[in-house]
Amino acid sequence: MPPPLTLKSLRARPVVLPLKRPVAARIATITQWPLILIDLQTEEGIVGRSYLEPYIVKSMGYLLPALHDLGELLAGKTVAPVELYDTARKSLHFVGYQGLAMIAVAGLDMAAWDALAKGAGQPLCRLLGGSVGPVKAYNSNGLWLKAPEAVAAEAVELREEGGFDALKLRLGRERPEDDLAAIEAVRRAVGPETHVMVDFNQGLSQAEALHRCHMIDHLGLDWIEEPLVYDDLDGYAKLTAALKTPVQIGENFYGPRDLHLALQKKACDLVMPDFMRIGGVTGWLRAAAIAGAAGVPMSSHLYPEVGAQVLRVTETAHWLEWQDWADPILQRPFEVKEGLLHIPDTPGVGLDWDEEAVAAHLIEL
Ligand code: SMN
Ligand code: MG
Repeated sequence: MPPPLTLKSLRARPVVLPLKRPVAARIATITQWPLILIDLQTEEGIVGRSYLEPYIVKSMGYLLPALHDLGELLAGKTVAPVELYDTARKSLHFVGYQGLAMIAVAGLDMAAWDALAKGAGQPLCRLLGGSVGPVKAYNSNGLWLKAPEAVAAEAVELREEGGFDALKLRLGRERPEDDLAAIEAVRRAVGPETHVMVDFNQGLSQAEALHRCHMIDHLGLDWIEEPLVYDDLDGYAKLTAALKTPVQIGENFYGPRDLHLALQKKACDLVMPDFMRIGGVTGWLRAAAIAGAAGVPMSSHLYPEVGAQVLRVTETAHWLEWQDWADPILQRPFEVKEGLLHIPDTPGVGLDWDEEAVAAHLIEL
């Protein structure tokens, strides 16, 4: 039996990558993708790795000190991720344990699980009681708010990138008719067999959402995601009751209790937690138990590598969101074939940095 690992230190580095297809959503445009690369060093020499994708380059300037503080706080402790998660959350409790505090804890947590799985010599999914295997994914690499013809051409490209049969299209153009035209153009381009999800990125008021969601409710979409601002759960409950198409939310749940609250309020039909907000692997596992008990399908948001590992042990596993935005700094990007993400049969989560690429994209904050 390998002895327990001891946390020695935590290194967090800010990197900025160019986006091949810039994010043009209703509420924001993003051309550069920030990543915080975390290396959790152990006394035994095993390094646990994770990354955070906090959307806004400047936000890395607030998160890095929090991560380094957590590293100092936890140095000398056993790498028992559930205990580290609880200790780290408690240490920030008085400033509020959601928001940036939760994001920092999630980064630490994912690196701790990676170290634990490496120490056990197992891929994370196997350590958690599952097996290595394929995970059903949709391609979320593009389809932002562009003209219908441009979106349709990109849909064909994205489908062919990995043999996908599912794509996510962003909505929230100024004129509702233009969203409708974009959906119809994509349908014509990829055919009726392709799953199409749509995402409003929180861009609508309740009144707009009623109108615009009803307008697309008959189109056989797999889901309508985040039409409203994320914390308007009463608004979501009204919409969910009114629509035939499943309502999807969850990338803005800060911790498992937010998922619990959303389900209690019947605010959605589907959930899709994001790893930096739900609380890393520990937060995901706790959230998955709640979604499982409620019988609500659960998809992942961003972080496809760790997402694939935990979806293998998620009771109501639904779709993995595939995004290749971290690929340029990874030594071995995960493989996608026929719309399935393949988990490498290597210890841990399967993240190793391509240090040359990292050096080329490191920034000063
Ligand atoms: C999203 C992802 C990444 C950046 C902005 C928005 C989106 C999604 O909400 O669900 O993919
Ligand atoms: Mg979304």
